[in-house]
Amino acid sequence: MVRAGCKSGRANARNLLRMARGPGGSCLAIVALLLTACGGGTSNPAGALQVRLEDFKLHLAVATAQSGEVTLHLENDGPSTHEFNVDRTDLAPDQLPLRADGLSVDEASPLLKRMGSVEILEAGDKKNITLNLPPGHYVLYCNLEGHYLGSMHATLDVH
Ligand SMILES: [Cu+2]
Repeated sequence: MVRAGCKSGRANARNLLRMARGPGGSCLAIVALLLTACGGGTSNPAGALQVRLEDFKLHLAVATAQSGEVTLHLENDGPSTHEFNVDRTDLAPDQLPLRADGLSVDEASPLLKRMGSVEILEAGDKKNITLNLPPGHYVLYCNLEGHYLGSMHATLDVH
């Protein structure tokens, strides 16, 4: 799915380039835009991480990143809808404080510092989120009821 999408994106890029190549015309802006939109691909550009969500796992291709701008390419393999949170914390990924209901993480806890989130990822959705992350320990998780307890969490260490 990813590759098919990228291929058609590249084909479109070529068509756009042909159109953009007028006398002395610059097409660099269009190329940059399309490369950004495509994402994915076989190699990860610096500062980019692949994250795959599914019931009920959160797979992080690489668990470390360089500090600064980090782009997370999210993909929800379903079958359920998920969400995605990035919290800075010293806690282990399975030790986050829970709300009184015992079913979800207490996102308001002072032990967690929210760095970014994507509220809704429908099955099949792909979204990118770019965060400015200082060095530290981060936990990525889905906090829909029961999903965190079902192991939808992962660690990201930023150096
Ligand atoms: Cu979830």
